Amino acid sequence: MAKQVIKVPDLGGADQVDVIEISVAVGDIVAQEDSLIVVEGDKASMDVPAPVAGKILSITVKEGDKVSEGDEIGEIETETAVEAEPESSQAPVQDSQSIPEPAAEPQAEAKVKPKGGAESKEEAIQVPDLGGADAVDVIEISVQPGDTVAEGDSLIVVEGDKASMDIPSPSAGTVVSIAVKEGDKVSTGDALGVLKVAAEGNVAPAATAAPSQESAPAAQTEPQQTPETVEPPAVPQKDHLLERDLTVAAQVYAGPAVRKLARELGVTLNKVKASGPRNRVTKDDLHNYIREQVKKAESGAVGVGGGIGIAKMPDIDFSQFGPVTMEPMSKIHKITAANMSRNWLNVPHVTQFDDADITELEDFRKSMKAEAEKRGVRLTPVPFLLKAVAAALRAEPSFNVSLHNDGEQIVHKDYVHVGMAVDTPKGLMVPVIRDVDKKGLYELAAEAAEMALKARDGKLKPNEMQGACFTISSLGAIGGSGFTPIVNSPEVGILGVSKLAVKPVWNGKDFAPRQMLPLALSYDHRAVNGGDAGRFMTYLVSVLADVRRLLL
Ligand code: CAO
Repeated sequence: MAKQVIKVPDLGGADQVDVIEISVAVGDIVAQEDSLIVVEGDKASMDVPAPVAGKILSITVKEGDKVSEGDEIGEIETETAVEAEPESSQAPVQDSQSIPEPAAEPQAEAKVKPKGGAESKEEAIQVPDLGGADAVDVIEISVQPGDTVAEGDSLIVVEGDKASMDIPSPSAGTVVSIAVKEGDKVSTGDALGVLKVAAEGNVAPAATAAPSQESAPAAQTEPQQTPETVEPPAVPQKDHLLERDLTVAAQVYAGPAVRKLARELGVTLNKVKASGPRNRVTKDDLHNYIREQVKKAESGAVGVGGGIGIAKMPDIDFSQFGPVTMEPMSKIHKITAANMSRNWLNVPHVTQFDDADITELEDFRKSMKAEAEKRGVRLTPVPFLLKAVAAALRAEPSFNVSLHNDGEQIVHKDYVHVGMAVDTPKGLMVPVIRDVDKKGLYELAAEAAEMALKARDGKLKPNEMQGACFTISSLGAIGGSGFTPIVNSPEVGILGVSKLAVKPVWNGKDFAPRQMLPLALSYDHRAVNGGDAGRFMTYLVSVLADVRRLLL
């Protein structure tokens, strides 16, 4: 066993690049050259690979940090004593056929071809050094003749087996011609077109002048290769940008310019429909996505959250009013708060109220309590509510739906899973009881108790909190005569149950004392209408009033 410090490799002069992804966790076993972190400069990103195979002992940077060459990013423990790798082998792996950027220095083959008078001259646009990669695909032509471009603007995007690279404009000027089209294959030195640039001033002398290099990571002279890696660049310059087209988080293909634009616009790339070769997201795709979102937001289409222009709450120093203490919110509390805001703002709520006469249900429940206890279960009103809700969802299938997130379809469900809100010391949890319509009261009582216990012990698994059609939130044991629950979207509705109260009810001849259970049904008025909700509630109340109806 030997420990080895992991350092940021040579970034080719780039300094203070951003850590945009931590790809491993402490304890992970990695192979040599596995990506450990991803760093990104202005126009390029690259993997920092494991210098050796081993176990990650520590990662000392986090996303958002800035790092430079030589900075320590963590420690790795190797199986056997490993000699420190030579500097060059710690070079960033050319992830997935990375293609180096053109060199900053004028290259021999980069030709300036002055043409015309003193006012302007024409420059050849050439494929820069591809680091040994040959015959890469032209996958995007970003400009057309007549376009005015700034130095460094992307003119063409080329792609090797798994990586892509923008070919930047060597100078500011006007595109005279583009000699290739999408689908063509090009190699280092091939002519791509002609650019007209001003003869005076700071015109870059080479057609392959590099784009802004200050923050772009660069390859070592002899970068390592993964099996998918193309030959390393044979050129001696250090200023090779490594382009990496796999975007962070998801396996999304997109060029650096597209990724940068996506970040600037705050777009998550894996939400964008890709139209490029090999499912590659192009700039046009990004623009189309933004256009679509704006259109939806402007038309008020459903399914689109956020952007409703609500003013931020003011920051208030409560200590000016009296003594206070600050308590960090639990993770569950924070998630609940975010979900509540999201649901409250996205779902147009309507809440319908009714009282269910559960006098007979209560008589029956109490008569069954002893038997239930013998079977090891507590027969509270909750299993009856679960059973009655399931029956109502089956009886009124128009209510057992969800609005699809595209805002254009209704999802009809042929299953009946019901969530049950549980008050826990760490916050509100909603375990889901599946196939409630197929289960008996004792089974439901046992499962509800088990789920509530698991929720309170923090032992619920994610899949035990998913897939509900509807939720029951019972505050009956606590108190209150009514409340308006918030729909747990994408579920269609939620039943708020308050404390049973004995009330005088007119039976046609006189007022009789009846045990009335206050119910509040909140529903998503985008998915269902008042009629659906009214029928659902009426059926529910009738079943609770006479549980024999559950047998029908
Ligand atoms: N009216 C009067 N009494 C009620 C009642 C009601 N609506 N509902 C339950 N009770 C009684 C029960 O019958 C039980 O008494 P008995 O043992 O004498 O029968 C007693 O109250 C305690 O019940 P319980 O809370 O232990 O069990 P439950 O099955 O009624 O509820 C659960 C289980 C998990 C729903 C509940 O414990 C809970 O966590 N409720 C809170 C849910 C919540 O926080 N909702 C708000 C969400 S929005 O913030």
